[in-house]
Amino acid sequence: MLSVPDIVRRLDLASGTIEGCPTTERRLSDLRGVFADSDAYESALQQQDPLIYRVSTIQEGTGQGELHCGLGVLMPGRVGSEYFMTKGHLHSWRPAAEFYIGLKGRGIMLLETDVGNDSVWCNLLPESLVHVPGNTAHRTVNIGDEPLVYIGIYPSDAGHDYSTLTARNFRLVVVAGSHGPKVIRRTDFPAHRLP
Ligand code: S6P
Ligand code: ZN
Repeated sequence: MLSVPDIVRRLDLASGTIEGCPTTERRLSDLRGVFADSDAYESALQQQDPLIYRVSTIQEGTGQGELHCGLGVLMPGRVGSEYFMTKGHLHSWRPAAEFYIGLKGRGIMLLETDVGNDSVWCNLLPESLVHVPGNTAHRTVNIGDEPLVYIGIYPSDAGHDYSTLTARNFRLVVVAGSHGPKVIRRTDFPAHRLP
């Protein structure tokens, strides 16, 4: 049966929630191992355990051809010189692609092949759409002063694999430089200094 209340959902862009949908929150304590600067991470966590991001999901549909989606709100802030970011993941079903749609704020997406041998970054901005191909790890970074709000739409059978990236992390790191955000290789991070 087609039912309009099931078809149309209200998005609350301020809180990052979709009406009537489950929400997952990630705090700083959930992101151990994500930031390159582990000293800055531990000392930030001793001060407080702030909310870093919230994702509200529509994931009721199952079966071939169905879609799921997540409304993400990533807070502004830094751990040392690194901007707040999501954990990042691969899709468990590796061929599953995803579209990200920027709604508010200024972000960067880090994309990396599933075997970690190629990495790129791109902007995630309002009125822009990013195609994350299959077999590609993805992470979102807030480089602005306000919450970064975006939607991701992906196949219902994509699934989420966090453990592969927990083990190796992304090769690229986004840091605050003296002339604004810059993307560096993780292997270059120890040489980086706060502006
Ligand atoms: C899901 C999609 C997003 C992320 C969200 C949080 O496939 O890519 O909704 O779940 O950006 O990131 P993460 O890495 O914690 O799932
Ligand atoms: Zn995804």
